[in-house]
Amino acid sequence: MKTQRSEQLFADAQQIIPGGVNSPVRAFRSVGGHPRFIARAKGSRLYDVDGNSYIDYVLSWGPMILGHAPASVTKAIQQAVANGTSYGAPTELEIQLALMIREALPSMEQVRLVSSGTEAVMSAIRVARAYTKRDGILKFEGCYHGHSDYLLAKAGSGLTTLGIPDCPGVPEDFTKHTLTAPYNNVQVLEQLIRRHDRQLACVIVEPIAGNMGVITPSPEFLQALRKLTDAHGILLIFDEVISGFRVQYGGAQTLYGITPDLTILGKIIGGGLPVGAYGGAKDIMKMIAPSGPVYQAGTLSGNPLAVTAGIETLKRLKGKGVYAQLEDRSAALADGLGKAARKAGVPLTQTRVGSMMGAFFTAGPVVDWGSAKKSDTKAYAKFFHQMLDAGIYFAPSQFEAAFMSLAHTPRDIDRTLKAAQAAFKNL
Ligand code: KE4
Repeated sequence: MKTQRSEQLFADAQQIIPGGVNSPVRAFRSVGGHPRFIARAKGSRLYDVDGNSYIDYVLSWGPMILGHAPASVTKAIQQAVANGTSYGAPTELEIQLALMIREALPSMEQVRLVSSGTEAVMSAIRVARAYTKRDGILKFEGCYHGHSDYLLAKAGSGLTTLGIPDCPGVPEDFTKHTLTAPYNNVQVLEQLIRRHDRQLACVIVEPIAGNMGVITPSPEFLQALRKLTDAHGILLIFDEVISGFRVQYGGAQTLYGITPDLTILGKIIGGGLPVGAYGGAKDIMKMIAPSGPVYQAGTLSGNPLAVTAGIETLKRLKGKGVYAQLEDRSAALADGLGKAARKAGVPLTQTRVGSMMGAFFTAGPVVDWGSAKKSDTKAYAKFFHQMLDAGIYFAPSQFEAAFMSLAHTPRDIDRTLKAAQAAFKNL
């Protein structure tokens, strides 16, 4: 594959942009090699600056569930942009998107739109702290909720130590209110909540983990989260930035029948433009300025273009058979990959909820960060590059998810599986 132009652009980019990218995972650091610079995308395909095309299972890390440049969304954005791009004043569109979100996720009685998942998480935690008048947060190892300082904390040793910063630039006392527990571990969850219940404002969790590879929750885990937080007056926050409208129209909370107090959304609800959202019960959300004292603001929040893209995307997702098609295509891909790995004698632990898929190069089982990091990341990197050279674009990190779109065809999946058979054999 010719990639000279990408290589040149990557060298140029690194002169002016830290690491040559505007988000770290795009730099291919964990798989080696250099990123492909993308010129355009359509349907299930990415096209790079050297003229190579790729069947794309990253889909911009989740948003492009309809595939790239879907006609209905593109047309709606083109019409919207002719009316101006931002007013800094309310529009009817924002009511429409908020109503669509509440219809899909009734637990979100009130919704505030922002411009990223990180911003939505920050705001939800602020209102949880104000509502409960407590400062503590409990998160889970391997879950990612954006890059706000106090969430970049890693587990202190033992149960009692509160969080310690996970990266420079985060002051010690920014993470001292952050507790970290292992995902899917009910026993440790119970211990931590019992020990710190008076301090905890909220527990934040990815109901289906998508940032340590994909890890599914045990039924007991989600039930315990709801029961324990209810019993101790702690707010339960579901971070559904990935799973919202992905695993089904109502997200993981509908799939698993667990109602959180606050929900975070992003990615899909912006249809590829910058949108995040947080929401929950009215008596919590009424605390947000200007209806209440908890300040949160944003120049481009509820931006008419981004909201238009979100509305059009959700309209398509409400269509008949959408999630059945995503399920069929995802199952075909996952089953084929599993078969190819077994045939080649490669230990592979696969995880999947609908069109959100993971695969760990380890015999498994994979239930938390401790077991996920046993995956052979070198094998993953080799697999990744063989697939990339065959025109198949998986995530350039073992600890991300693969996604299916409505634009992927059975032929795309056959091509992917043929390349995977060869790649597994070459491992
Ligand atoms: P953003 O600020 O990137 O819009 O959203 C942060 C966020 C919050 N919650 C969850 C569960 C998330 O997965 C994310 C962001 N996801 C990563 C990929 N796993 C975005 C890709 C990137 O950082 O470049």
